[in-house]
Amino acid sequence: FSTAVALEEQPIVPLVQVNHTQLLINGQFVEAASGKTFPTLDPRTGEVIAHVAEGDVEDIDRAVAAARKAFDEGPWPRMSAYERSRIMYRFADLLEKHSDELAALEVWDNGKTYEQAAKAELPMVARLFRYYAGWPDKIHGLTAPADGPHHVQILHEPIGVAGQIIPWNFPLLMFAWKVGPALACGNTIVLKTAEQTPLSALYAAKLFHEAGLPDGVLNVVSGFGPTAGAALASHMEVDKLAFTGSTDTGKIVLGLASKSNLKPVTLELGGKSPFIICEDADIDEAVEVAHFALFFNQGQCCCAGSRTYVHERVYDEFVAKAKERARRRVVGDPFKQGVEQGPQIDSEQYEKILKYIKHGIEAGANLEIGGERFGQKGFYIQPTVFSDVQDDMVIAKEEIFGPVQSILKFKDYNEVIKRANSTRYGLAAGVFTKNIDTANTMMRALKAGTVWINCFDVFDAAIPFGGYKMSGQGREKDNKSLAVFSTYKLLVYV
Ligand code: TXE
Repeated sequence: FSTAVALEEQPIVPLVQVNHTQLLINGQFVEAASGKTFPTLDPRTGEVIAHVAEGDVEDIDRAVAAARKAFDEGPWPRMSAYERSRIMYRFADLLEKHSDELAALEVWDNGKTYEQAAKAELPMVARLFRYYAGWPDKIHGLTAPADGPHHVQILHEPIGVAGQIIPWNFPLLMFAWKVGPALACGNTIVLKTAEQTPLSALYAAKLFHEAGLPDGVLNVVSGFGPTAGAALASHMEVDKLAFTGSTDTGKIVLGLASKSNLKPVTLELGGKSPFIICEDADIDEAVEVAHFALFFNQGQCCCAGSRTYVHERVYDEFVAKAKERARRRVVGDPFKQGVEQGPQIDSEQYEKILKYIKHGIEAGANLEIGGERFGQKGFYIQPTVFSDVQDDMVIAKEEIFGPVQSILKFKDYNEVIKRANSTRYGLAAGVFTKNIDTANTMMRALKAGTVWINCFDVFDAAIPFGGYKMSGQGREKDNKSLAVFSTYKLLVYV
């Protein structure tokens, strides 16, 4: 694999110490009730970074009790909106002050590149908290017209204790998407991090307390899904659940929520997003954006453009250039400057991706480049491109969640719309065209929560995000998130 950076014998030592490995409950770092810990690993080597307290049912109970008390007795929900806002702004300032350490922790625990964590993600995390810090004193109620002499007022109230379960692909961003709006509305929180990436949320939550967040308002429990996660989803004292993860686990948590106290659930799940390149597209630009759409974050994105449909007239040129771009992709130690791709998160995902690559080869897709592990240790995979992929192949149907681009050929626009929509998912879609009519037709016809035209992965605090079909329920970010963390009381009087 010619041009990628060779891995160093010794991985670069991150400039950060792991200070927080216990559960954060009621403003205190505490051991798990069982005393158990679990290792969190460096994806570059598979070696242990730290042992982290392993939360379970009893710890979730403790954390929920703290959140309940902080909600019922205050001060958070009853604090002035201005004061809540100020604490959130102070936290955003602290995030920026400590962004080097936070970015380093994120890279160490997750394997994403330092450049991405420090230059794109941390600024976005601070931006999200500032965005939500601006909301508390702008959450107005409504009045409703009613017949007769009645006055009807619709009062927005926080929903109560919010349970939040986040994944490992964007630990701090997911922390921000969930914690920001829930706190802006005046809720209290129990957050369960992913078992692969427990470190950055503990650090950030500690900073939140330094910013003045009262004890019990934000509790962070590290631990596994079927134990701590399930206990949170089925807890009778949790009033709302927000989940990001796989569609299969989404179904489980929805079931647990409905079997317990019918708490409302928002779900941000998997995807198999089409990226359609029309014959009139600027091919060089389309190649670059399609490459980014798939390979960003090691391919570990719920909205990854993982089905690249290319018009037959430009297909050969596109495939040749996509292959060349993948050949130039710089794989290596994610702490090293200039590296574009680090390791996958863990051995499970790594094995899963290699299995999908094998499936693709066996099904007759054309392996243009890559297809194997990269280096001798850690969970690195070569940037991989398949051409001649068919819709019924497993690699075109299931979420690979890795650096594997699948290119499919199409002839006509009605046909490609139909094919793009024939999936159980509906998270995102991309279209590259210079024709405004084609763009209009496609963006209306594609069944996806977000359609990007001549771009991909454009996110902002005020742009809502979420999926159609089995990619989820509800929307996050923007004021849509405020709606899901609020409830409404109707006051009718005469
Ligand atoms: O996801 P899980 P995994 C997809 C991606 C990936 C696959 C599996 O395709 O290859 O999912 O990854 C918690 N009750 N996505 O296994 O299991 C778990 O501890 C309650 C897409 O990591 O969904 C973690 O905190 N919680 C995705 C969170 O759910 C449970 C991001 C996500 O883990 C639980 C990640 C249970 N029974 C993976 N079981 C996206 N939408 O971005 C697990 N969890």
